[in-house]
Amino acid sequence: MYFNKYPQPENFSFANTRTLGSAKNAKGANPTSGNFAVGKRNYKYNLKDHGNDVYQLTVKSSYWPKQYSQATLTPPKRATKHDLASISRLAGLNIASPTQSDQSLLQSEPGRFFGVSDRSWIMQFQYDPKFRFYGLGEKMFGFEHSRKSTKFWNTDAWADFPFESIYTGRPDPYYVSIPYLIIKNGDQYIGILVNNPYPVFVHTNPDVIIANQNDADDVNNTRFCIGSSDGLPELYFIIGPTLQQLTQKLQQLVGTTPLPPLWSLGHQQCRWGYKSYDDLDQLDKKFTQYKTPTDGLWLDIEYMDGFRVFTFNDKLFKNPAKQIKDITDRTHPVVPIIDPGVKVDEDYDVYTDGLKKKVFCQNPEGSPFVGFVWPGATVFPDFSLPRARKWWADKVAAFAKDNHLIGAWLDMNDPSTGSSDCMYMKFNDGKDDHETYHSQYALGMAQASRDGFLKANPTLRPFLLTRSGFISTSRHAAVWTGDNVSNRHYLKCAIPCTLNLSLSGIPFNGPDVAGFGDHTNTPLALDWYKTCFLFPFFRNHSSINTLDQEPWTFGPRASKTIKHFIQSRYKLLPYIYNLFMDQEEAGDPILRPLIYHYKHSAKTPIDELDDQFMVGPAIMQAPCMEEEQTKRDVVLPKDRWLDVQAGKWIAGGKTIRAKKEDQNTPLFVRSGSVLPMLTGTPTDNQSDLSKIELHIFLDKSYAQTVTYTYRFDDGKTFAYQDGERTSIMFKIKLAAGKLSISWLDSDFSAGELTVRPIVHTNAKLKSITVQGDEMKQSACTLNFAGAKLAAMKTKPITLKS
Ligand code: NBV
Repeated sequence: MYFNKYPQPENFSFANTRTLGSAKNAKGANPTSGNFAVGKRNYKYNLKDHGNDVYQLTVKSSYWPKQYSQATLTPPKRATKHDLASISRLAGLNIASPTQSDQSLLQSEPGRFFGVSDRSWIMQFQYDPKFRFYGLGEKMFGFEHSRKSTKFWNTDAWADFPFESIYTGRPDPYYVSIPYLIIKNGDQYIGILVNNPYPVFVHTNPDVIIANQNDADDVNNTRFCIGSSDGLPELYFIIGPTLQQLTQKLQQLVGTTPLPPLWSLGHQQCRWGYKSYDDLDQLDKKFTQYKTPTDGLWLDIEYMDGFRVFTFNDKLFKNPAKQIKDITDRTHPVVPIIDPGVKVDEDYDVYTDGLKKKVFCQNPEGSPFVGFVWPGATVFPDFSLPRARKWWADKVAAFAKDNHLIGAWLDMNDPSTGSSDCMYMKFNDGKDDHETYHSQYALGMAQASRDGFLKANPTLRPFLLTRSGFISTSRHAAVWTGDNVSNRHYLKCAIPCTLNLSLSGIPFNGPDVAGFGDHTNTPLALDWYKTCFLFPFFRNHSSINTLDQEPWTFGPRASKTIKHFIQSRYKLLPYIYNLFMDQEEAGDPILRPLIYHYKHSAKTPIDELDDQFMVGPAIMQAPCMEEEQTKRDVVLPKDRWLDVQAGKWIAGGKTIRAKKEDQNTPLFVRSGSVLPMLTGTPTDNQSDLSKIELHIFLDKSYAQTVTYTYRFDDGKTFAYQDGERTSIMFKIKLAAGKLSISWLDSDFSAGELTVRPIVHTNAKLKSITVQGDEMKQSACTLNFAGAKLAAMKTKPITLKS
């Protein structure tokens, strides 16, 4: 498999346009299915309008008798059909704009609608220089994707690329394969999702002439293309038209992230080297001693007995069930690593049972395929088989139940097979070639693992983290962006990578903070923490043999700042948790590029911006990521913003210069926002979501009524699905210095809410009234993200039914 050479359109034959559908059928409607030929082979296309501007194109032929994709897709069931996608003889596929139906948003290259080269297929589209491209899942090559050629094939980056190309390089393909391309045409967005598990390829500039380079100069940029080396062509064309609508539609199609347990949104502490009860005990004591909140404490591979999955080394854990319960009762869920490989060992019941039940992948000779991973000779469950997924789920369930586990970390599921060539690993009882399931191996593992946790604990929301993934992984697990290096290159890659994953259907993701490989250092660790403290997934993780990088290891001054940023995340946990509720219900991601909420313009150039991001709709961050950087340009979109460090309100619609000091980071809050926060300064992870501060941010010119719905539940079970959730809609209005707060639509099913309004405004506040009663106000300070913000508070109010 060449990672850096791609099928080129010149080597394909294209559909004979005369045999494509006619422009309109007898009833005047666009044809939705038809036939065409390429050479001697016949193809049948079908274009299905699922409603809600989601269109599915499938092309069938004897080449691709079966859909191998295991992605769970749930197209809309809406009746509203817009008939915006059509296939005509001359133009091929055309996607019309929903706002101007005579305008085309996307069109096939005439005569190059669909091409084949043996079993590979390709579709070519007309390119317009105003196009911008995004998405593509987990990619390390920046935010905007013009002039890129890329493939989708899950890799184990450190094993599959020379380390020199990892260190400051952009290895591609990476761990997760999500063949999803977003095209921005003017202010309208369209997405193409290729539901195909084979190596899909995308050229946003097909005319790259230099090999081994996925970012070359234009030669003749008139088209872009998408294809796959094999497998059924099944493509979803989704019309936004806004990026927010597009992302919501995609997320509904691939599956939103089920509401995670609250503990998984806190700070996580991991390290390759944590392996024993003593390590966990020490960590708990240190976090308590330093009054630093943290949630999960993670175990890497050495906790196992000789790397045998589902075992504990009895010297490191004398009584795993009791000891894990002890740490969990001390408020820290223990998250063990689980690798898919099973050690070849006749005395190991997981191996012998798996052999008996024939659940392992086979080699071409019909015996179990053997790879060489941590345990030595290793066999691999065949997650393409329902019986193997059930077998794995049962093992996970027993392991979780016996040991009081409520989450796990799924590694090496690319699948990584060490020095053994994975192409000899076959699926489906040896019937299907490796390519059919390679990039969806981790999806099967995540699904089976989640099933296992649910079996062990049907009422508890499990948390799973996976390294590799495929379309619809969001239904089962969060993703961390693999083995990075403790350097500024990976720090700068973190924002665009998390943003594009967030736009591609994997909103719950984040990098190893402070960096995994190589030693981190104090200024670098500070910048990692300041950049990522509000990322959806927030875990400190480092490789074996690197210097310690727990939050207290950076000397008193820097450690204090890191602790403060961890505390700031906990302070903001009610807001972050509510963003995850929005994700589950509507599909909005947590981290968003600025184009999610604002339009690109000459004064606010944001469509290629890869070092600023929004956290939900209210917060915008612009971290300094260069060494010793103390100032930077910040594009402030058209709105009014509170510059949190300066404590000043400023008008957007321009680029400003922001400063960073040791203890803070450029961070802005949009006028008209409400941020629910925990009370006081969190020093542990005992977050009480039923007692909050309601921070209201209003520039004096803000004239509209602000509405914000705050919700909370028990943070751990599925009871919210049966209505056990408190939900209150606040209405806030500032007029002539008078601020009024009221609420309606309240539901107190998860209990009462105590709320203290805290107002951040540059208006001269004459009064604050709550449900019509004037409240006494007093000055207070909010310590957040290194800033001390002056504000006005009232006394706390308890709301109940
Ligand atoms: O289990 C050890 C590591 C783990 O710490 C890391 O997070 C994974 O991405 N694992 C990879 C295997 C070794 C990689 C060199």
